[in-house]
Amino acid sequence: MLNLDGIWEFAETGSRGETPVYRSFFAVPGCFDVAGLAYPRKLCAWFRRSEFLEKGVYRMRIGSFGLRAAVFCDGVKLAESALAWSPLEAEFSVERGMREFVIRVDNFTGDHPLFRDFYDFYPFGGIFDHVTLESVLPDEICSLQILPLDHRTGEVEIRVETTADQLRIAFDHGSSETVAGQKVFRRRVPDFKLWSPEEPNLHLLTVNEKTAAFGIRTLDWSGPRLLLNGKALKLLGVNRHESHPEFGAATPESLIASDLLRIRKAGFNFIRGCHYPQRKFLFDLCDRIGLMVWEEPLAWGNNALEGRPADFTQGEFLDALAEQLALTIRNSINHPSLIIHGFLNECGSSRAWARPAVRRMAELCRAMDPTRPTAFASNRPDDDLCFDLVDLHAINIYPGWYRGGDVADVAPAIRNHLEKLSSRPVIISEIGASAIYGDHSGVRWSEEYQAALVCEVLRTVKEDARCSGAALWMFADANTYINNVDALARPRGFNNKGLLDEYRRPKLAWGRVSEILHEKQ
Ligand code: ADA
Repeated sequence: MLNLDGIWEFAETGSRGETPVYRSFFAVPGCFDVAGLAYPRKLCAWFRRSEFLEKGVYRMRIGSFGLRAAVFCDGVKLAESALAWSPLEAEFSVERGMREFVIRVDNFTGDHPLFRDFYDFYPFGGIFDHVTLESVLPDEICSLQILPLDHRTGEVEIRVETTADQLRIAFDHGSSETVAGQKVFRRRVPDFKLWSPEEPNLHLLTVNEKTAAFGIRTLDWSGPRLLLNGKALKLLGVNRHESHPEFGAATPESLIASDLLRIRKAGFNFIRGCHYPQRKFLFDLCDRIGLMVWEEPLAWGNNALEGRPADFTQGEFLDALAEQLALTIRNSINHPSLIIHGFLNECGSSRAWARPAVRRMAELCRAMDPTRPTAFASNRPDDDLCFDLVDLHAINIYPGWYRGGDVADVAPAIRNHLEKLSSRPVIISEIGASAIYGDHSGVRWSEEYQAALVCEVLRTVKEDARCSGAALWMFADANTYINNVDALARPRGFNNKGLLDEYRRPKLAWGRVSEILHEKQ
């Protein structure tokens, strides 16, 4: 496999139709509109590079991008995708010789099927993850999925996509077995060790030329508490955006690693990857350090009414969402750290028109992966009409922040929701307060107020047996929209509810929260 990260020639144009003139260079992966360069410009960027290839069939893969990307070889378009934050793959055949590759990426929102201007996070433009080129092998394993079914016996379901007739399979580089005529089958993993946040053991399965890591653990959401390997789980986590002022969404792996390790060290066991698919590197590390993950496709506050684009009554939005949800599940399914399939953050779920969309996404998840629960984060828990369609009751609530109130309102608000909703596992998918780094006034927007509020949340959630967990909003401050209307709510053009600021400098809350997380129950 060739890694095509590094120096590419670079050009920018105001629209996709213009001819690029390459006058500069760019480091891939990278965002073209980060601080100090072009933030917050909307533009079309062109990346060009030539490679010598032998005659053959190849696959180019862009791990993650925003917001729309197309790949060209010698002037011919090979593939295009608007499924931002998901991988884009292009397969093609070439003759021997120098081949010119161009990747076109833009962050225009006007005609994007999934991103809307009012989303509360900034749509960075660029190539966010590695670009690779590999040969497509005849009869290769196109997909290898391993789903743990039973934590007592170590039984897994194996699903293979290939045109090969015979499969040679082996667990953990042990003795191999030949399987003929079957593409979906079950096996018991020999000498297995369970995966859990405390002991994140992994196993390997090799099928022909492909090896994949997986973990053995089960989830059960049939009662009022979410269970992992048969035991009640308490998720204590943060929401995390892939965002940094210097790197945009093309965060270096060293930064992702230090974020995740820091989250784990503070005592959290869970992150919600908001509000788009997560990179493979993140999952690989979460698998290794026992950090559980909620993943969801790109969406934010979509609805059919309320003066915004009619996302739920036009086919385009829901079709693109379903396509990205399916791709996301396919890409992440082997990761034991992935424990919840989320979708449609804060859609208008108290309205009847939301039901068909929620049902469609929930059914898609279950058809592809019945081993994990489904959820959407509701900001309308009092009159939600869609909770019966999913497996968890996930709620975004902001007691003591939006609509007045104080820290004293936090515990009663949480208990009130638990009282009404705990027929199924309840997760508080967002809760928190803004704090401007360095404000020590002690009132709203100060580090003291935020610290007091999130500590109250964690104490309440830890103590209340009815609660399956909470993800604080949020890990670090992140760039969001900039406009005059919302300037009072989003000073500096940031969502300031981070426990760290955007450069990862801890606010008061970080240390306090860590103390609570490390207290013995
Ligand atoms: C919502 C939303 C988040 C963020 C948050 C906030 O719950 O899901 O993305 O916008 O509110 O900060 O108000």
